Amino acid sequence: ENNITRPRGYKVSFHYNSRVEDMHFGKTHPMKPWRLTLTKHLVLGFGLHHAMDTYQAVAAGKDQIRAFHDSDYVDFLSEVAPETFEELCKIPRFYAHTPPRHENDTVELGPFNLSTSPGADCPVFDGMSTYLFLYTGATLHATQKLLTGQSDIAINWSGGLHHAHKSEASGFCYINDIVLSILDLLRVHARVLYIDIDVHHGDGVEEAFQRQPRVMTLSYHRYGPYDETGHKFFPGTGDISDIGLRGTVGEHFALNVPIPSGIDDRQYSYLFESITSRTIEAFNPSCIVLQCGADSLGGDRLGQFNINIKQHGDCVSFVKKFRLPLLLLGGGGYTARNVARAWCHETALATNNTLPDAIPMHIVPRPEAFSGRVHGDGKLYPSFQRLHLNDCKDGELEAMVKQVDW
Ligand code: VJV
Ligand code: CA
Ligand code: ZN
Repeated sequence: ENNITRPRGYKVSFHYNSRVEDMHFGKTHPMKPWRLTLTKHLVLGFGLHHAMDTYQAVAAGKDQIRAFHDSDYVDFLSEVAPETFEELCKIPRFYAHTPPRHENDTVELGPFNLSTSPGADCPVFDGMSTYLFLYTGATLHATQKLLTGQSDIAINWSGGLHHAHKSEASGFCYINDIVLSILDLLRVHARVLYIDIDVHHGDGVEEAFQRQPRVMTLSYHRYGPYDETGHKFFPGTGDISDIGLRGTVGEHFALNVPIPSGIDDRQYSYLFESITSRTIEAFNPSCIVLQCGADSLGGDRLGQFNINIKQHGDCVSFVKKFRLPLLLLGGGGYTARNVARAWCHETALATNNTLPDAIPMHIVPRPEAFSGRVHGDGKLYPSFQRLHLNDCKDGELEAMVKQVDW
């Protein structure tokens, strides 16, 4: 199996529960838990599980989630399903959390910004509670492994849901597993650095720690006018002037790097390496949480950057070089085949392995021309050719994976 070896001198753990794959946000909703199936198949197909301790995640408990989230919100999330939604909405303590209606809203919003309308960002879907509590459980278990020193790098590609607020779902995120993890890390670590390379601003995490000087949040994201209608790119926050809550001890402990569309590898690497290294030097954290949202890749269905898998992975390698306990989380990523390639590549980097360009034959049949949407200069850089799975047509990787049952 491609000479996959365990890393020398440090330990990596991988936290996952395949049951998250069964969930569907809705037919054409951009968030596809299926990308996690693809990722798992690549990780196993390359034999990377031999390089790590793999753990099957257990669902988080309600009390664990209450460490950050509002108690009523946690109750709602644990009870909600498409069949129970309407009844739950009528209960006063839940109804009280229904946001006011705006005249140009296309979807009807229920309590906590949840909705059963098909076009909603945060729909109520079958098996939703199971999904939420599992990805959170995986992040919390990964955090535990770092805290006990049993892992030096812990990975949960199903986590990283940075938009969720204390009592509100937002942008496909319901439970903020990142905030919960950092709260646990703060029991032991004096200072925790949070870095976010998802194309969207990590607003939920920033907001949770905006008064907290022991947590520094650093987000790189698309920012600015979105289209000719003047809509801002979601969530519309994360200006360079946004530095933590002014007048509190948290001021200067949030950093934002707003970026226009089409940024390429060279530009991104310059920004990322100079700002990240200076931040680590100045803040001197004792551990790092890195949200690796893969929607910053070129060709993403929602993203507007033009960076390659190689560069995305270089961010992980750069952070890893500081040799601090590291939690690697997923996040966004809407062109499933690219998400899987990136996170598999980054699993290899975490374990000090180099993958061959050719994908194990039982996973991907034949390379085809890249067919994604591209922002910026539209050039495909040679590094994008890394891993042939860069080049399969829509649905091809998926079709192959379906035939392989691990
Ligand atoms: O831009 C928005 C908010 C609106 C209101 C709600 N409508 C549905 C869309 C416009 C202003 N939301 C963003 C949310 C992005 C979340 C990113 C999450 C992460 O990657 O940072 C971390 C996991 C948005 N962009 C695109 C869509 N929503 C979108 C939502 C849909 C959809 C198509 C696009 C929801 C359902 C369906 N199609 C069927
Ligand atoms: Ca970001
Ligand atoms: Zn995103």
